Amino acid sequence: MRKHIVAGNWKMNTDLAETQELIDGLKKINKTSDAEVIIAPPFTNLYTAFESLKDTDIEVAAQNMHQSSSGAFTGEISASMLKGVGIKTVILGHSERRAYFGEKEDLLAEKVNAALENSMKVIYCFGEELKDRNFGEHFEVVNKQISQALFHLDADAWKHIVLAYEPVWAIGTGETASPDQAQEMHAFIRKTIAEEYSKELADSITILYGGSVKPNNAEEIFSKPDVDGGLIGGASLKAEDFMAIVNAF
Ligand code: G2H
Repeated sequence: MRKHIVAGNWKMNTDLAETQELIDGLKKINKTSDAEVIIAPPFTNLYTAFESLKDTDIEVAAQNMHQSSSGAFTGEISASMLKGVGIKTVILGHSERRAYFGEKEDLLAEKVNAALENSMKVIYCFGEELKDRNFGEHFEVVNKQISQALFHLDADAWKHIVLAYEPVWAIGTGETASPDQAQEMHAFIRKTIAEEYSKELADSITILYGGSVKPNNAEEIFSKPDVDGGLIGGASLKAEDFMAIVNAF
């Protein structure tokens, strides 16, 4: 059976005090599902989050990292720096990184390599824009986003990869892909991986859906056979909402 994961991407929200408050809130709510829980606060709060959660089964992830191990890259953070504060998972390729910071597949492939070289787990995000879907090019776009950033990996490396399909038109807009649209794309992703590697590998990959997942729609989205969890933005900033989504499994 595939691992279920619900990950909260806090984006550029929460200062240190708010991080502590949100974590205290999460710790008070019982987890009743089998989903693995991950939160991704901003860089400045990772150490505090890690320390506060180290005796729990909530994992802490970074939202991004640089592809180099060190050097003259002002303002950047490397994999080894993250590991130094206990962080073993990183989100890469989020659509906001792609849109506002120009991240493309060739760079993302380098970041993925750097994370894997440091024994980190990667949550690799991708998803089409509205214009791609309107032109009927969404499968092609997603295929390119996955193949160009990940298909250089050997089969073994995929043990450390989690995929997150996030259609850009559904992010922070209140618009969600319908559960059937999510299922259709997740099944396509699995087929694409099966063709490149094997059905066995494709069937083992956890594929998250992201984009306006809320407590009132999580259960239906998670009920789809190829949807193994969610990457949650806005709704991860309230402990009750986030845990309601976690417990929707
Ligand atoms: C997509 C998602 C989390 P939201 O960016 O990555 O955000 O749930 O706010 O649409």
